[in-house]
Amino acid sequence: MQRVRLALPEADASAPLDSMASTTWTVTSGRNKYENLVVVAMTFALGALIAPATWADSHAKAGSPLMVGPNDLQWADVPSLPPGAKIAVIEGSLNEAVPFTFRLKLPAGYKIPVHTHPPIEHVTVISGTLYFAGGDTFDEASAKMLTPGSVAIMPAGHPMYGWTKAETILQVHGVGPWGITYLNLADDPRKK
Ligand SMILES: [Cu+2]
Repeated sequence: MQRVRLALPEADASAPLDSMASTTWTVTSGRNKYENLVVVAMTFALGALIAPATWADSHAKAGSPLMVGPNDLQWADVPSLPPGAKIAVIEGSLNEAVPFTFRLKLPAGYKIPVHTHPPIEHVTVISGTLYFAGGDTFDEASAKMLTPGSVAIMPAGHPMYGWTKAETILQVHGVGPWGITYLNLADDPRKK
């Protein structure tokens, strides 16, 4: 018995991720694993056809496959970042000690002041350009220009800052709990 779990998030982007409706698709047994792979692929393709909006499960149970397309992302505000940024959580609960993956969409002309995170930070640039640097003083001259496909890895607790010129999408992954601490408390939008 091959079970394929698909989730069909509700159209309302403001709905909590946990409220997404899940559907379990059951495929009859008797195939070898290659045939099963074909069935899985066809099932996902069918799912995409009948639910063109999205078929990802943003809160996959540990150990079950998760596949997310760019149109599946549900963007929300980020209270811990300066206004204008949007976050789409792909995997994990950011405040728990579990693996997480999320994307950040930063508008043009955006600036992230000097800050640190409790865990190691892996940043992959998906689109746009991130100007990014490690250090405890915001200094545009020392930033690296990270184009799509670029990766930055910042050790736990290492200060960093960055900015954009055009809209830029990043993917961040690691193991939680996630958090952000601004070196200058006045930079923290949660304190304003
Ligand atoms: Cu950071």
